[in-house]
Amino acid sequence: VLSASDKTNVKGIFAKIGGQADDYGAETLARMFVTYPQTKTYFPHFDVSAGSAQVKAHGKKVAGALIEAVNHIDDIAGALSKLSDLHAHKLRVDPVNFKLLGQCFLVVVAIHQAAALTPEVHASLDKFLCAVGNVLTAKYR
Ligand code: ZNH
Repeated sequence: VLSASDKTNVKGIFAKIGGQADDYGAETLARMFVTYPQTKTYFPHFDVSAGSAQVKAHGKKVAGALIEAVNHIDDIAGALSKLSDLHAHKLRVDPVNFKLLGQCFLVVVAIHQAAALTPEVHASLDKFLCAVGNVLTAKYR
C-alpha cells in the first residue's frame, strides 16, 4: 500500500520527468528488450531496436498509462481498469515481466534524474510500479 509520503514522492519525481516521460518510456522498452530478451516474444510484430518508430510509439503509450496512474494515485485500479482487461484477457503477459519493465524504468529514471532519485524516492517509485503491475495482472483469474 502506498503511504502518503510514497504518493508525494511519486508525484514529485513524475513532475520532474514532465514532458520527457515519452522518451523515458521508449528508453525503458529498448532497455528491457536488450536486457531481458524473453520480453521480445510479446512483440513479434515490432521492430524492437532502440529508437524504432514502434518502440517510440509504444513507449509513449506506456508512459501515458503511468501518468494516468499517477494522476489517479488513490484509485489506480479504476484508472487502469480497461488496460487491466487488455493485459489479462488479450495480451496475457506473464506477471514476471512487469517486474522487469519496472526495473528498467527505475534505471532510466536513475540515469536522467540521479539527484532526485534518493533512496526514499526510489523505494516509493518501486512500490508504485509494483502497484501498477499488480493492477494490470489482477484479472488473470
Ligand atoms: Zn503493456 C499494450 C501499458 C507492461 C506487453 N501496454 C499496452 C498499452 C498500454 C500498455 C497503455 C496500449 C493499450 C492500447 O493500445 O489500448 N504495459 C503498460 C504498462 C505496463 C505494461 C503501464 C507496466 C507498467 N506490457 C507490459 C509488459 C509487457 C507488455 C511487462 C510484456 C513484456 N502491452 C504489451 C503488448 C501490448 C501492450 C504486447 C500490445 C502492443 C501492440 O501495439 O500490439
